[in-house]
Amino acid sequence: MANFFSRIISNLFQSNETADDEFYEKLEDAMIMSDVGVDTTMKIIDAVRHEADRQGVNMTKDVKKILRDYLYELMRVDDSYYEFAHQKSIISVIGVNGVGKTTSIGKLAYHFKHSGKRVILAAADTFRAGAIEQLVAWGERTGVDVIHQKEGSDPAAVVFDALQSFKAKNADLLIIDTAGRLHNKKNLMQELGKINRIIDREFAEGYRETLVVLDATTGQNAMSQAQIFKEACQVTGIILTKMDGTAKGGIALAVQSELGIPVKYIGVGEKASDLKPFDAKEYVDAIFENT
Ligand SMILES: Nc1nc2c(ncn2[C@@H]2O[C@H](COP(=O)(O)OP(=O)(O)OP(=O)(O)O)[C@@H](O)[C@H]2O)c(=O)[nH]1
Ligand SMILES: [Mg+2]
Repeated sequence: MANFFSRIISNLFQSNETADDEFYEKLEDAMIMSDVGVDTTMKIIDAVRHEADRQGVNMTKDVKKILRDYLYELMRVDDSYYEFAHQKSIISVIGVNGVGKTTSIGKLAYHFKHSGKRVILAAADTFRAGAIEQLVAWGERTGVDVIHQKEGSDPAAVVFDALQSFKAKNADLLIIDTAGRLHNKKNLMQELGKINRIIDREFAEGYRETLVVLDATTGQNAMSQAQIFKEACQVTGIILTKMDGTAKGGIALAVQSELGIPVKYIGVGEKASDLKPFDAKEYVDAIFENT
């Protein structure tokens, strides 16, 4: 998963030497090249150097342990992150074009259906040609109902219909697919605001989850998208897709550290089963696997 990152990390920690300025510079470069981002990299390096000083150690072997512990702590998964899976929840899935929203929804439907939940999908991306059919196909593949209207209809009206069905069928999870075209913040807030008002009105007692989908191969672009969505609505988690491809993986550290939004799932392929809950320990261990 964190291939690129782990490769340079393993070079750096190859032998046990004195951790001098040059070593820290190399560590800094390695993290920035791995999409950790400048701010997060600086924060991590400062914290690690400070802790090494405090412990009175300065060998790279010691630094490795301090760094690893710091990353475990930074990425620690809270049990409450998956509370929505145990409640009657309305899950909105948002993100820009092509990041993998619809595919991730299909995977979530598959996952929750298999764990015995009653799932309904709402095709509220009524804008892109073919978007409704794509979600309907996922519904058929996973045996989950998809509530949809025709292309061009009001997304909020689709959500309204889906909520009626959700209540009538006493379902557990409603997952809403949304359009990725919303490139300006005002537009985005309006559209999501309208959907949220419908949910408030029709099913205020529902547990709310808002997942932003980010394509891990887009590095710092993904960071700025997350930032915009965070300003526009109450984001509760991230789905990081395409972690099977050329993604450098460091973006997970950046979103967690800079935006305080937990990565809850990672996408590792295009199949229904290619979605995994984010495992912080596995993620950090993968970075250090060859050291
Ligand atoms: N390799 C890989 N491909 C993925 C993953 N997730 C999604 N994809 C692919 O990315 C492409 C876009 O996925 P969609 O689910 O259509 O993305 P979207 O965000 O719904 O796109 P729009 O509806 O156009 O905004 C598809 O070809 C998916 O198969 C993943 O985790 N790994
Ligand atoms: Mg889509």
